[in-house]
Amino acid sequence: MKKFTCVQDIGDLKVALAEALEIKKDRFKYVELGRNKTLMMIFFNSSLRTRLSTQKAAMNLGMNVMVLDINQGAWKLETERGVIMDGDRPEHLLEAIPVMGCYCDIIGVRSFAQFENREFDYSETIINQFIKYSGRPVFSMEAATRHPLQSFADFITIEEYKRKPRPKVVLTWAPHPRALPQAVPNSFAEWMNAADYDFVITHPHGYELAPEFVGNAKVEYDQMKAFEGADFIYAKNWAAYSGDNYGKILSTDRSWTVGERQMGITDDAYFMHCLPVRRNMIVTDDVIESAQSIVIPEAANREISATVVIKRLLEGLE
Ligand code: AN0
Ligand code: CP
Repeated sequence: MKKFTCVQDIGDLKVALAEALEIKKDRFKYVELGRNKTLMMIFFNSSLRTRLSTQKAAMNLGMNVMVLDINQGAWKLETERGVIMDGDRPEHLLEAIPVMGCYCDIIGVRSFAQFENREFDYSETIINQFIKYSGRPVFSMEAATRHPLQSFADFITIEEYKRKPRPKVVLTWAPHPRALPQAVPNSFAEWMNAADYDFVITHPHGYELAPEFVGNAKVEYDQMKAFEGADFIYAKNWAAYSGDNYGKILSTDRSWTVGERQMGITDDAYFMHCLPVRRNMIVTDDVIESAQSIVIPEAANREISATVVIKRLLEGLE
C-alpha cells in the first residue's frame, strides 16, 4: 500500500478484517517489520485517540516515532501558492513538506476542513500536497473529508458485535455547539456502504451529506423511524454541507440528542461514537454509560486499525 486516505486504499474488507483480528490476537507479531524505520505524525489539529493509538501502533511494529504539532512550536505555514508572504506565516508548506519527508519513512497527517472554501476542503488540498511533495507514503489521521482510521476501527467493532450477518446500522446527526467537519460521517458512510450493511442516515433537513458519500444509504428525516429495529446507532454531529450553508450550524435541536426514548425503539442496539463526545448534547449520560454503549472498545480498535494500515505501508516501502 502506498497511501491510505479512503476505503478504496484498503482493498477487500474481508481480508483487512482478517488481518485486524490476527493483529488483535498478537499485536507484536510484526515487530521486526518497522526496525530502524521512522513514522512522523503531523498534527494541524488537536487529538487524543489518534495521537496515542497511532503511536502505539507504530511501536507494535517496532518503529521510531516523531510527533509534530504544527501550532505548537513549528513555524506558521502558508498553504496557498502565489501568496506574497508578508504576513504572519514565515514558512511555506511547499518547503516544509519535502523537508519533513527527509527525516522519516512514513507520514501521518491530521488536517481538518477549514470551512472557508468547500472546494479547497473537498479537493483535500493539504493531504494531497503531502502525497505529492513528501516523497513518502502518507496516511490520513483525519483529513478534510474523511477519517478512515476511525471508520476502519468502527467497521472492526461492528463485525465483532453484530448478531446477524447484515445488521441495521443507523448514522444519526445530533446537536453540538460548534461547527464540526463532515469527515467522520462521510467516512463512516463510505465504509458502511462498502461493507454492504442495511445502512440508514438520519438528520434534520439541511444536513444532507455529499451524494458521493451517501451512496446507497437510505436517508430518513424522522429520527424515531430511522431507529426502529436498529442494531447499531452511530451518533455524530456535523455542520451543513449544502451550498451557501457550507460549514454552518442550522440546528441545535436537543430532541435529536440520543437518549433512552430513541434507544428504546431499536433492537437493543449498541451505541457508538468516535469520541470526543459532548454528553447531554450528542448523547445522554444514561445511554453512554449503559451496557449497550461500546464507545470504549470502539476506541480500543483504533490501535488495531492503525497497526494494519502502518504494517501495509511498511510492506509497500521500496
Ligand atoms: C472532530 C470532528 O468532529 O471531526 C474530531 C473527531 C474525531 N471533533 C471535534 O473537533 C470535537
Ligand atoms: N476519534 C478520534 O479521532 O479522536 P481524537 O480526535 O482524540 O484523535
